[in-house]
Parts: sequence; structure tokens; C-alpha cells
Amino acid sequence: MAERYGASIEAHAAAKRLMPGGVNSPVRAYGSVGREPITIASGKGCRVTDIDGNGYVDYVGSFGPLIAGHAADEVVTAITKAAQRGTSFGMPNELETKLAAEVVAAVPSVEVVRFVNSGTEATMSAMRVARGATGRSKIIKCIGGYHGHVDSLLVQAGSGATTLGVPSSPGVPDAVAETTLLVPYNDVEAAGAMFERHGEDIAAMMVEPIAGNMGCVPPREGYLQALRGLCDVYGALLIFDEVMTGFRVAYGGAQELYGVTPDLTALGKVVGGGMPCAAYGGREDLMRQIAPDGPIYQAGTLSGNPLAMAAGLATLELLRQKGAYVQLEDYSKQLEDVLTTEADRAGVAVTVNRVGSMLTVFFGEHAVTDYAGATTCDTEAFARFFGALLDRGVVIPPSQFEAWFVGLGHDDEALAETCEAVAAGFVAVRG
Ligand code: HOZ
Repeated sequence: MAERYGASIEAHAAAKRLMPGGVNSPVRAYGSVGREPITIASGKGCRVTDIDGNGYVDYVGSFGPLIAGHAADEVVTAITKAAQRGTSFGMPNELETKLAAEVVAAVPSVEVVRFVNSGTEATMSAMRVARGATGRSKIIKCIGGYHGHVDSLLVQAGSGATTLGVPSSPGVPDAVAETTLLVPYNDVEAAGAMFERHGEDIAAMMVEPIAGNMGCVPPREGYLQALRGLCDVYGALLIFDEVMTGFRVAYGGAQELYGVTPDLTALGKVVGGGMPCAAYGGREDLMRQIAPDGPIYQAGTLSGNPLAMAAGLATLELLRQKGAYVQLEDYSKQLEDVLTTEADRAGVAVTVNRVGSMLTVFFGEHAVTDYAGATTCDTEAFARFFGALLDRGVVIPPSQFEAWFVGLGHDDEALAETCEAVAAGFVAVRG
């Protein structure tokens, strides 16, 4: 171990002295998989290389943004050109309007958009618009849904919060947490009952249309349509958190895929092509209530940053090329088949949930349709699988409660290497 990962182990020790866990986002510390994190030197296409010189086929994809792959030539060129003209102005630049036009053209619910810097800002701001526009205070979210680290949404949250065992974080005042109403994902009855009880106080229901932060969990047929109907009946807004799914499961996101149009949408990850960038948008009458058109305040020094806009524009252009989503689907389907076949061969019970180029291998015999199903999976088996893959040159997100991401850089060679590692990984799980 020390031989293969020596430099990374040393780098993490130095980082730990200076930063909590040695990281700037908790899951990266590999705590729940019982390993030392690898420190990355570079990435190209579907591969990353650590500072020990080990290469990996990468399914983290920076947790979603890198649908074009690492250092895609078109994206790097666009960023470089933008950087040569200046990195930030605090004044309008033309790239903002260009990317806004692409987002409005692509995402069915978005008539007007505002760029921000992270998914957290996007969901937080969409929630503020919903409260400002309706004059109501409560927000329904799903148990195990994750919408960034906004105080009131960090209640029964998935992703790193679940991975670390703090789904409801200390530091969130009770008064704030009480504005959040919780329902199980994929449960129409529970949502209906919540609306019945609190209807007049509910500003919005916020939901990941495809849950991605309890691992990948698709919506049951009719679930999103039912939420749309409930929001309409009770005069609440429907907010889709498409930070993960936007431009990924389809160019127009999950709302295009399932044909359900929310009032507001939070976007992130792919829209910024790997640069810090996110957005929220929706119905014009709601978005015009944001300052300076209206009184709902939200601002940001680096919002609409030209480097992020350039990276987003270049990435979306790649996705608009003929065959991009077919290629993503083809590879992802083959990956799913490899995973189920090799698990079967090794006699390991798994459920693979996949929508397009996002998927999760759950270690358990049961179908995973909600947070309760995800959290009853065998996380120790997952950790063994993770470690076996890492040692064989394949890196996946270091938690049972995250999605893997496929990008345009994944190719046949990567699939063959993945297949070998996965086969060995399931054998390691079986012991
Ligand atoms: N919780 C984030 C993914 N769902 C982690 C992001 C990161 O560590 O980069």
C-alpha cells in the first residue's frame, strides 16, 4: 500500500494539518471507505493520474461536471481564450448572455436565468424566490435528498452528510430546520398528506427529479407528475434540483426526459463545464422578482464569471453534437451490463440503478427506490469493492450514497479495464 500510494499518503498528512480532514469537501477524505485519499496530479479524457504516477479510469468525473471528460481540448481552449481577456470584471460580459440563451433554449422550465457559483447557491436562491413570491415559509424536501449545504436543506440530507453519519448537521438552528418538511422520496401519498396538513404554509417542494445523492434512484412512474399536481392544487411552487441531472440525463435535463415542468430549476455541474458555476431559473414572472428587476435580493462577485461561462458554452456545444447522448447511453448501458454480469458471476447481490450516464451499484438484494432502501445496503461490501477497484486502476465515488458519472471520454479500452477491475472487485467483496 505505502509503495503504491506513498506520495498521496504524505500529501494527505500535510493537508490534514492545514484543512479539516485535509480536504475541501468531506467525502473526498475517503473516511467511509477506510482508505487514504489519492491526490490527483492530472486528468485527460476519462482518466486521472495521481501524484504517485498511478493511472485510473475515472467515474467520479468531479462528481458530475466533467461530461466532456478531463481537459477536453475544446473546453481548455475556450477557458484559455477567456482567461487571456481577463478573469473577472464585476461588470457584464457577453459570454453571460450567450450561455443564458443556451440554457433558456435547452431547459423547458427556464424562461429567465441567473448564474451563481455553486449548486448550493442555486438551490438557496431558488428557495428564496419561492418564499418571496408565495409569501410562505415552509419547504418540503425528501429524506436523503441533498441540495447543497444550505442550513434549512441540511436536514435528513443525503450525499456527504449521510456518508459521514450527520444527515442533520449541528449548527442548523431549530427555528430554521423547522421550516423544512420531510417526506420519503418516491412516495406520493406521503407528499399528499404533507400538503394536506401544511398546504397554506408551503412555499415549494424541492426535489431532485432523479435522486442522485442517496446514490442514483430514479423516480417511480408518475411520481414527478403527481408532485406537479399537488403543487398546483395547493398553490406551491415545484423546484427541481437538476444540479446533477441538468444537461446530463438529457440535454434539457430530467424535466425533458420525464415531461414534467417545474416552476423553478437549480442547475450546476455540467452547465459550468468543470468551472465553479451554477444557475437557477424558471418562469419569467417569478424570476423578474429578483433584484434589480424586483425586490428579492441575491448577488455574487464572481457570478457569470467569463471563464465559467466559456467552459459551460464549450461543454454544451459538445453535447449538442450529433450522437453525444447516444454515445453516453451506449457506454453506460455496457457498464451497467458489466456490473450486473460480474456481480452475478461472483455471487454478490447488487442492484444497479441507472438513468443515462449516472448510475449506482447498491450492495443489497432489494430494489432501491428511496433513502430507506439505500441506507440498508451493505456499506462494508461497498468499501471493499471501492478499495479493490482503486488498487486496480478504477476510481469511483467513495461512498455508497453517490452516483458514478460517465463522460464522452470513456471508450472501449476504459470499459475493458473496468470490466477486469470490477470482476476482481466483486470477488474481493465475496471474500
Ligand atoms: N457531495 C458532493 C457530491 N454529491 C461532493 C462534491 C465533492 O466533494 O466534490
